[in-house]
Amino acid sequence: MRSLAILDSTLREGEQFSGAFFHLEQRLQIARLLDAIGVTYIEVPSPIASPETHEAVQALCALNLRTQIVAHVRCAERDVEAALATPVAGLNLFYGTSTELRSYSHGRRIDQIIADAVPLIKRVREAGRYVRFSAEDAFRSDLVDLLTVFDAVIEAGVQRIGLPDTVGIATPRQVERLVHLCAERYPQIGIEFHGHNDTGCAIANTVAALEAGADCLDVTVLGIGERNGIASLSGLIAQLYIHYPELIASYDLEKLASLDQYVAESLNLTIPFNIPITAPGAFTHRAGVHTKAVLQNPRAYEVLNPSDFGLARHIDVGSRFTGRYAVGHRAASLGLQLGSDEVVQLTQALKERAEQGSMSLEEVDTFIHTWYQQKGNLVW
Ligand code: HCA
Ligand code: CU
Repeated sequence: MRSLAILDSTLREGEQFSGAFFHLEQRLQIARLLDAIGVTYIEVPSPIASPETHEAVQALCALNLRTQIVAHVRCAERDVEAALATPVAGLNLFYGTSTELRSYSHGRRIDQIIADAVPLIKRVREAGRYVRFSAEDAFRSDLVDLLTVFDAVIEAGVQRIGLPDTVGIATPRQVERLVHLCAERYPQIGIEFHGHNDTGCAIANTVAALEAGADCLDVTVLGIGERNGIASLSGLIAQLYIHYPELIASYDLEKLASLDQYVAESLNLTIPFNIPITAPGAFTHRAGVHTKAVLQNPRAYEVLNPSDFGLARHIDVGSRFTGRYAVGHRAASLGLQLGSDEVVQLTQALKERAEQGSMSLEEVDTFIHTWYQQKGNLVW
């Protein structure tokens, strides 16, 4: 059976998110939760980045997780040696190959990139570690340049090549084409994809990469990262749960919500409203047409079963779009058996009240009780 590695880069790409800072215990706790969920790799920053990061990488390795810790490392000897001096399982090397990055970032030509990378790849392989080489800004790189670099690094011994959409420019079709081309050309090598979200296609592009033959997909918790981030773990899981459940059969999906919550709190944020699965309203149904159908069978408007993620469904009764089915259901769950005419009247009254603004469930319950009493019924 085909296998898929999910690489979570919350501790590396994620800390490049504006305002992000994880102290040591937070880094460790994020890693523990990722491990409990079952991701294959946790990517950490280059140990040379700072003494604290070096210490954190050591501490993360000392957790002895099932998840493999890989360091994200520039193609520079000092950086590689510093990473090899820690017990990380592997090194994720990267080098910008686009004209933009070659001109404005490191200033090296393609032949110089190869000359820098090849001996370092050999060094990592000799040290018995996993090594991946990523062509940063792959989707703005000249195809001949890109393949020239990949041919050389594969010859030198990399086990996986990375195709990052560094600036979030690619469309799903472009991702599919480039990944497919590389999968055909390098059948013996793994392919990793890393999709930024600048134009809103990060998850779509990541799934396109999978479908074209990538075997390792990068994500972060909540999708945090440079600028507006990369594909989110929850977003990718949502797609895989529906279309490729066998690829995440061993994952503990009930831990996802606590991980997203933990990272949001660490960043002093709330979970964004549009994150799949764990957003506060991800399983809340509102309009009367929807609530009626969902109360009969949740599958009508749900493709993800909240209980598989340890979460609950909510029916939002307190809006002007509410329907009598939901209102009658709520009244019944409060112990009030209403006739169908009464449900229609109550629904009408509730809709009128909700014209002043949406109501919380508590406000709805109070409204229903008050309405019931005012109709001359005994208090329950
Ligand atoms: C970076 C850029 C990177 C690298 C991804 C990779 C990108 O922050 O250094 O190594 O595959 O988006 O290109 O995150
Ligand atoms: Cu990135």
